[in-house]
Amino acid sequence: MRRIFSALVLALLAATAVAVPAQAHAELKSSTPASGATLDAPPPQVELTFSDVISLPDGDAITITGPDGAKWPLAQSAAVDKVITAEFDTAAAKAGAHTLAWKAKSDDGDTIQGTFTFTLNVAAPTSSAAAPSSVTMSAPVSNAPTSTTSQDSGGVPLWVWILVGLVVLVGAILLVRRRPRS
Ligand SMILES: [Cu+2]
Repeated sequence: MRRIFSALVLALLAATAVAVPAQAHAELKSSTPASGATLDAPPPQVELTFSDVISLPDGDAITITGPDGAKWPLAQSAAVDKVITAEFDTAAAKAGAHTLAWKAKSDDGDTIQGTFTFTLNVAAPTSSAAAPSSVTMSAPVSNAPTSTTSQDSGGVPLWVWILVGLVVLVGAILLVRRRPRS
């Protein structure tokens, strides 16, 4: 009987050991502009904050596509610690829904990526002051949640904690059973 318990404990420990290291890579925690935000002015800088240290990926770290399908010119992408920033030319801003696609290299070597949308209420001011009372048509806001393509979810799943609890319980049972014989 004790042998069965021991085997069970070993099996549970092995399952736990496999599950825990899977939480290693970084996730997007917050951003400027925020996912789903509606802005009255184009932000001069994009900032993405991750849960862990990241670095710039191969290719573009940040791509912003405007309502007309055109890409905003971005410059000076930089990755410092957990934050990626990029400057962009606010003169190119157009009113409407924008999609921001991001990509980063996680500290564990995985490339993580995702997209979110934000809406700009105003176009960049043009040099001619021709339209002082322009009506801003705000495009429908799509509040698509930040999607992250990665092999695993970030946190420790509930079943790991259940397993840990079971291991402790079985261990306690084994101890109690052993005691009267000694
Ligand atoms: Cu990873």
